[in-house]
Amino acid sequence: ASQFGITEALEKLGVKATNLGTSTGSNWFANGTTISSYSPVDGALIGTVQTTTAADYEKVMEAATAAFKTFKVMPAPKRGEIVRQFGEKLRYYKEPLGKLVSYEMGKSYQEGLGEVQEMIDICDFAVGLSRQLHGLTMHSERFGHRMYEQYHPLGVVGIISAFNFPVAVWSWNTALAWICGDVCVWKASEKTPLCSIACQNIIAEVLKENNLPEGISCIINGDYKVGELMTQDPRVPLVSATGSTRMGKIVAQTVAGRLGKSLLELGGNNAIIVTPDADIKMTVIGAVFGAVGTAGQRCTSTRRLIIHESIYDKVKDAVVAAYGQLRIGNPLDQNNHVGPLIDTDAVALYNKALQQVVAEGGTILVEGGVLTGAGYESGCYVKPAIAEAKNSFSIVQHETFAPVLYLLKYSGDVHEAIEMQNNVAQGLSSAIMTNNLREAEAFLSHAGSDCGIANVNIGTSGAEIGGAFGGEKETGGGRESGSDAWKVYMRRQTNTINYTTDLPLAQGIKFDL
Ligand code: UN1
Repeated sequence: ASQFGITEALEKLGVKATNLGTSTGSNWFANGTTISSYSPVDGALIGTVQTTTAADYEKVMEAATAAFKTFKVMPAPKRGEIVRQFGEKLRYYKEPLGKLVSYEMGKSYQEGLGEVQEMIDICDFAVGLSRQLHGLTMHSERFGHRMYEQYHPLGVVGIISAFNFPVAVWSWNTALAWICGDVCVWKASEKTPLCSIACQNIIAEVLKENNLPEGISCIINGDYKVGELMTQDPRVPLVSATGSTRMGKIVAQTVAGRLGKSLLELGGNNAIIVTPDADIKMTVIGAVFGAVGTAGQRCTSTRRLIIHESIYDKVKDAVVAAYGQLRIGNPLDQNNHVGPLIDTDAVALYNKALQQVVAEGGTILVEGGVLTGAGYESGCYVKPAIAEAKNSFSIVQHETFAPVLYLLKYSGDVHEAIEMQNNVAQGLSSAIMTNNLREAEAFLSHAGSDCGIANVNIGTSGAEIGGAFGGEKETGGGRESGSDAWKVYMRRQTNTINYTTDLPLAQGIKFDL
């Protein structure tokens, strides 16, 4: 790792070998046991982070609720200025933060930089939005009355994020929440705790420079029990959670039990439909990046290729040939395409999926396997695999967070392919490769893809932040990032004002005294 400048990156980001809750000048309370963060890149211990106890959590909530009092009355464009400065800092820290993401999580350095770029993009988006938190005005049914709606800050927003986007998911939530006047408490994945320390250090600088309370941005660390403190807490009106469907169901039920709001970004089972009118070259690039990018650990990763029988062999051969070109290895080395999985538990799930697809009657087209030997000592490097399968296989119905791609065949028209693509429990991302306008429009229509994201001649992953991001069914229904996703971070208030000397009642009701 030293040859890739990891030591310098950690130093720049203020991430230490031992990160104790009491050792920083920042407003971070952690007196629990420690989590050790090992890099999947080389298996080395990068550092430890002290966890949050229930008593620490109370201190965090005190800091957050106190900060909310200051922050909610600050004019929104002034809050936008804070987010603008945060975006500037991210530009400054882009390289070290991208490196830390790559080293702690295992995605390629290019994708690590891309993740920080998404943070910068959402900051820019949020700055503009800070002057556009519009409500509607309505015409009252009563004479001399006026109606309008306002969006007000909500309070403490809880953020639970996953290891696969260890920094960007936090920023999609915080950048919007902050311009909306909310304060944030973040529980990062215990698999990538150092990324949370780095991010906290960056925002702490901005808050300090602006004389703002650091409680505007809080982190809590630990396992799911720490997250539970937040999901059960009525002082947290919104919990935004990214992760598995299993986790999402628990979060949703707990938060709903106290009538809080949740924003869920859960699993995907994303497919690319390849029709007879597809551009094969584009299909190969989209499919291969979609399936092996981030080693198949994006919620938007391509898991299924639904290919028309007339071009099936051609597409299959081209994709298999492309897999032969993939270089697997240290993700900080820019010659490599594919880095490691997050840990050996993920490797076990990958192995299990490959066994299961065969057991269910599938055929392996590109052999998988765990890599060993020099450079692969962490035991987390696996070969991206391809299997021919059926949509009905239970393993195909399941999201395996690894580079396993299933090829499925269809023989009828595009509607048959759309039905296959929709026939899974998840509904995040989807794509069609076609130059046929009728097929493309059918896919995008109400009779088409049932996913939150539907693309034409683009793969399933790599959404831009300007659109609302999220999906239907077991994906959880939440929307983050662009469009009007900000509304979930605010409470809506309807105001009716009477500027006459009479008090007429709505609906024409007579009530004479
Ligand atoms: C995720 O995997 O949790 O669309 C998010 C994409 C990225 C976001 C992925 N912009 O692939």
